[in-house]
Amino acid sequence: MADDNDNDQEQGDGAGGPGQGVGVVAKTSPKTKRPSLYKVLLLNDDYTPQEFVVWLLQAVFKKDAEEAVRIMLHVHQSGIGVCGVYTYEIAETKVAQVMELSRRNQHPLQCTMERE
Ligand code: TYC
Repeated sequence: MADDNDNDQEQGDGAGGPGQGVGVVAKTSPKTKRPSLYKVLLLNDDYTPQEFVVWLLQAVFKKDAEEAVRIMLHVHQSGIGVCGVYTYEIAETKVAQVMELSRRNQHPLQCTMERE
């Protein structure tokens, strides 16, 4: 099947046109839809300690220490970076957790989400 809908239906006599093995592929309406995905993005700033960002990436995004350092350094060097990709509500919750943890620790760290 060439598309991702899992809804193609082969029609015809099973042998296609006169014995050619060719069928007509008709689309039915999809029964399931995959949810849209959202990137959670971390923004660089000059004040949030690197160790706090690494800790946060492990605590909120379940990254191991090595991956957390890699993401933090990428954001530090390029200004923005992806922490993970999630469905809408999960992405929204992660952004809220980052903003709340940053606020509680008096860091200016910013986090946002963007549809993939
Ligand atoms: N630039 C910060 C520093 O040098 C570290 C940092 C990294 C801050 C990533 C935010 O999303 C960030 N202390």
